[in-house]
Amino acid sequence: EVNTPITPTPAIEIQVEDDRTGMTVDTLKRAFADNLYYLLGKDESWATPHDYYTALAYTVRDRLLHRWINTVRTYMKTETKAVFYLSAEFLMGRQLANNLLNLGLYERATEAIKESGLDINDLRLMEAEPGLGNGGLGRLAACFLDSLATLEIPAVGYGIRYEFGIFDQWIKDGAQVEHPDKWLRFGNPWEIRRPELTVEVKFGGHTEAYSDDKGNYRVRWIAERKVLGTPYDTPVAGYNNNTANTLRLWSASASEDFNFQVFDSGNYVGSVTDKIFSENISKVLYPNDNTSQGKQLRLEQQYFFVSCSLQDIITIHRRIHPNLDNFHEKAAIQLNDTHPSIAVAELMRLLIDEHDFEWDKAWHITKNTFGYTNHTLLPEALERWPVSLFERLLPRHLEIIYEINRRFLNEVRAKYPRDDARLRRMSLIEEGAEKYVRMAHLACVGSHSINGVAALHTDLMQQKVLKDFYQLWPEKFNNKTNGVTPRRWVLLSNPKLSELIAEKIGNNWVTHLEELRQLEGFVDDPEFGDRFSAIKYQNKKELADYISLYNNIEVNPHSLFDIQVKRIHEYKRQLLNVLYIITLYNCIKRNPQVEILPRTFIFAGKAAPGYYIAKLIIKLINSVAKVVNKDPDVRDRIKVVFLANFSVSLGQRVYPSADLSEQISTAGKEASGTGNMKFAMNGALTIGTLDGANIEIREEVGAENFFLFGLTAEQVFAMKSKGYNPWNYYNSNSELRETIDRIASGYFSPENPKLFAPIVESLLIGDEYMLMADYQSYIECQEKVSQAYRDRANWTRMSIFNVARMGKFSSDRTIRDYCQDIWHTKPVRINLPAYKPLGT
Ligand code: B1N
Repeated sequence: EVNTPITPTPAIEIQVEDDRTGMTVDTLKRAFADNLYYLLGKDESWATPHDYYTALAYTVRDRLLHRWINTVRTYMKTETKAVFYLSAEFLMGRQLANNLLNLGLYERATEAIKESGLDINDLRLMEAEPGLGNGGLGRLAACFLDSLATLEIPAVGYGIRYEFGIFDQWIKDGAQVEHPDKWLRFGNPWEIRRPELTVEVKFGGHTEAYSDDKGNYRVRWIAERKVLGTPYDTPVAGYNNNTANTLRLWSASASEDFNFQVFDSGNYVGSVTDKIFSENISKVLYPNDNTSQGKQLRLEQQYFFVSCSLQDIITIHRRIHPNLDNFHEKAAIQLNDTHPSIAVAELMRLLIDEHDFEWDKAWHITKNTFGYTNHTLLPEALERWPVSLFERLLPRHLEIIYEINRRFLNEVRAKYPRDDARLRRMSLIEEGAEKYVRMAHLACVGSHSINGVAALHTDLMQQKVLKDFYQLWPEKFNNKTNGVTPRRWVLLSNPKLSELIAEKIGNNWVTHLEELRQLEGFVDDPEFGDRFSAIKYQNKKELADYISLYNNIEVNPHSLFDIQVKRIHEYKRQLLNVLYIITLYNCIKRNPQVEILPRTFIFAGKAAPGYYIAKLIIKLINSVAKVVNKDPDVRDRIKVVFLANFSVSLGQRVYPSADLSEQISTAGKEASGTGNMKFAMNGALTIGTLDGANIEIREEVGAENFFLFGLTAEQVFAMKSKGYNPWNYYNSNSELRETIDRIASGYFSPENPKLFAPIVESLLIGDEYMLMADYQSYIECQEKVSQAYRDRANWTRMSIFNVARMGKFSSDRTIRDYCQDIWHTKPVRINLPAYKPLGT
């Protein structure tokens, strides 16, 4: 006898449409409960806070999926051009709150979670941050994705799904200790694995010439090993629209059939080793910012994600178009620095070897497809790979690069006859004892657009690092000053300020940041000023609580919050900031009764694990903090705090709480900076050099609302070429001498008086970044800051002007400019029909 299942009466009708896509508080609450129950297999009797977070994340993801599916379907039907942003880094930050905000669901979700007896803020903290980037370059890519989706531009971000992102920084005895970032430990509800879209990537081996059936000369690449790339997709929601674009990150694994060959030969251990080699490719993010380590695995990572992405873009193109003849008319591929620049050779290879194109036609398509963004002029960051390594890893690409170079040098020779020095300088190959492939040259030659990331940087790029290319092709060069998304960096991180702004000028500024100008109408409204400064105080109090909790240091929220958060690098000159702190301390020690403005100096930032001096600077900051914070003469007027593990999430707490933003790099060294923008948008005043985007920020907010000091880039170059001697400053400036002597004496490291000798040496011998030359100007400027802060009403006025005039630095503006000048792409509006389940 068969057991017939009982039909429940009355039949339970689940409104799938409501449950999965509905946006009311009741539907959200029900979906949250169902996800906890059916996806996580838990109820409130044993659910953890992380389970609740995951259940809410899935609830949000369902709403996103509906938009995502409609977006993809719409793009597949339309024939408009799309942007493909290739980047080795995407520093996305936490997804939950940002997605809620962009979907317009934040308030309702908060209510639904509250009615479920929970607090959404506790849930938000459970999300592991995807830290798949080092700093500015990776975060810029994330801001760009937000703006692309908000502007309704068809776009895909392509990168690597690192199993370990940027390391966790712990501070032990004042020093940085690195820990692996196990961000995937509890799963990632935002991504969807797409195994059916897996592609194959070849490495090593050799090439063979053959003639095809038409008798044409052809080359085939016989690889030594093959790796599989599987995409993981994350939706990227636009703000207040129906667009959800895709971030597609590739994960590497061993190719099965390739391993079988090894199995057949009985080499079991060898096959397992090979599998591990393959999986290593997407294992870990290289933790260097602004330096190239030149490791083979890094080149493997670059080629891996480039090859996966180009194969994927070609597949997408071929779903709509009969052939690749019009590829460059439908795809704009942007190279985020040279990290993906092997794409130039790879697209040529795919077109010629796999799609039967002739060289000239393939080259036309390639050049018109790529744009290259340069992000740094620092020589140690310019990527060059030994030709010998290329030959071993990518033999076919090396042949193609040689051919690109042969034709390119002919062009140079035609324009500049008998100029061998120029040919040597411009060649894609650097000659010498060891030969190298110059990746920036490959990117320049293979692109129709070359851009810098701030006006000064683009200028210097054209006059120095890429001068010869600028002379040859001035029309290729352009500037695109960076920007940041006001959704994450104001609306999400500074809700109180956002509410005040909305009360005065409405909400349009969130997508049209220039509209903040209307706030200028309130600078002389005392009620507005009071509320504005009360919000800053509230934000400072929240940061003070965080500092008390994590650093066990009590700071005074009425003191001036002077903040420098960014990667630790000598050119960013955290050390100059420390010299000022020690100068103030010396001043107090000389005369404990001296009147000084109470200040809290806050630092955060990671040092590359192999960057010895940067790590020693962290140790110095913490050592100075230890002395200054407890010295009774200081009487709590100065506090020094180093916050561990700087991240996007920590940035969201820090930027809104700053009175003063430290942007003090040696002029000419910081390509743009983007932290400078996040601070100013949240009302911090900047103390800064004429470097990167500082120059343009000062232009916008007004010189009277910006604390300027230091040498200009031109003065820096002039001084260096004349022969710069830091000793002159040491000998002639007693305050500076005392400050350096204080460090050199071992005062901050009594257990090891010589500990900071390398730092002292870096200042007195060479002083590559000219801290000695800028010291006096910086100290005097800081004194002006202190004076200005004493007039609190005027400070608030200046602060309001900063917020009101930051419209230019929205990444929406930046992306509009890229679309207009480089990509030639237009928005595609996404309509959102009600969800119609299959079979209904
Ligand atoms: O890119 C940011 C700029 O705002 C910063 O000024 C600039 O320093 C930063 C190799 C880099 N340039 N180069 C890098 C990162 C990782 C790596 O492995 C270089 N980062 C920048 C956005 O334009």
